[in-house]
Amino acid sequence: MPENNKAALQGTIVKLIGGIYFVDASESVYECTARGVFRKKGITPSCGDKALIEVTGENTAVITEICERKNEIVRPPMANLDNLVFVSSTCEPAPNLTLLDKFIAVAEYKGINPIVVFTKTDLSSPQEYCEIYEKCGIEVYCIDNSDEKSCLALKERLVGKISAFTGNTGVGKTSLLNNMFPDLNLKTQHISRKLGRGKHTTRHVEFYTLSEGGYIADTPGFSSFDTNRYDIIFKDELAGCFKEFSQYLGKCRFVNCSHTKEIGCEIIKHVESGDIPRSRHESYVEMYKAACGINEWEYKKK
Ligand SMILES: Nc1nc2c(ncn2[C@@H]2O[C@H](COP(=O)(O)OP(=O)(O)OP(=O)(O)O)[C@@H](O)[C@H]2O)c(=O)[nH]1
Ligand SMILES: [Mg+2]
Ligand SMILES: [Zn+2]
Repeated sequence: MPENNKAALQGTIVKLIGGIYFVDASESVYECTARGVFRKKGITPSCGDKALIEVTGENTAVITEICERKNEIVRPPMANLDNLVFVSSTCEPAPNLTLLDKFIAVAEYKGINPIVVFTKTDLSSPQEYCEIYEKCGIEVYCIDNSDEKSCLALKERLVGKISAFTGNTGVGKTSLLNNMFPDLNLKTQHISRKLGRGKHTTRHVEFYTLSEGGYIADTPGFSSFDTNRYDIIFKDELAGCFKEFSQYLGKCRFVNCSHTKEIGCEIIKHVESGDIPRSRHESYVEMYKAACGINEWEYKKK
């Protein structure tokens, strides 16, 4: 291609391996380098980024610009998400609601729609969990991956959107993606006992292009030790990240109510009456206490 006639295209970064960025643009995926410019500006191109590329060969290009992000998460690095899908299994492993609530709050904080999924409903009933999140107005789906029909409603929600799947290792994230989109044919954990506990099958983030439109990211499972995985939320902003609190905020007896223990707290009143699930409030209190222990300078780092 002549030097003065380089084609410029816009695309989406879908994969990142050893300094090579794979950019999906105009029905073709280009292997791109990013030159040194981003490091100087402090930008690290991530999966989901909209990028301008300059085509240099048949399937090669150089990233010249990263467009402004709608949102971003740090670990694993992803940008411009419409949905964060939190997958838990009803058993093997049992759900960790505290961790789930932390992640949901962070999604709300960043303006990413949270979707909650409970898998392995063939092994144990998801009802008690399902009720908690439905009551809070959070989208929730209960899925048995051995039944291909049970994932159809969720599949419909994801078409045309950028969604990332996250959750503990072994909960069935990859199985669910294969169930919804069989063409992906992703590798899942074997039922074999030989697999070590906590061994991760999915090793890096990759966005898959859906033939129906949109992208889906499978991510490696996390362990419950990864606490500050996404971000820290300022304590005064925390209540606003719990959807089901919103209609009661501003009605407490004290203006600066922390909603953790105060007399005359509207949130606590509605926990007592059963309008707000107790487990959600417990997660809030735990996060609030953790946020109080964070130094000012740690926020400034953000
Ligand atoms: N009974 C039952 N087993 C399931 C279901 N979904 C997944 N599994 C099994 O659970 C195991 C783990 O599934 P994966 O899809 O590999 O889990 P993952 O979340 O992708 O795990 P990582 O990639 O390590 O994070 C596999 O043996 C699956 O066959 C389900 O709905 N019911
Ligand atoms: Mg997986
Ligand atoms: Zn209060």
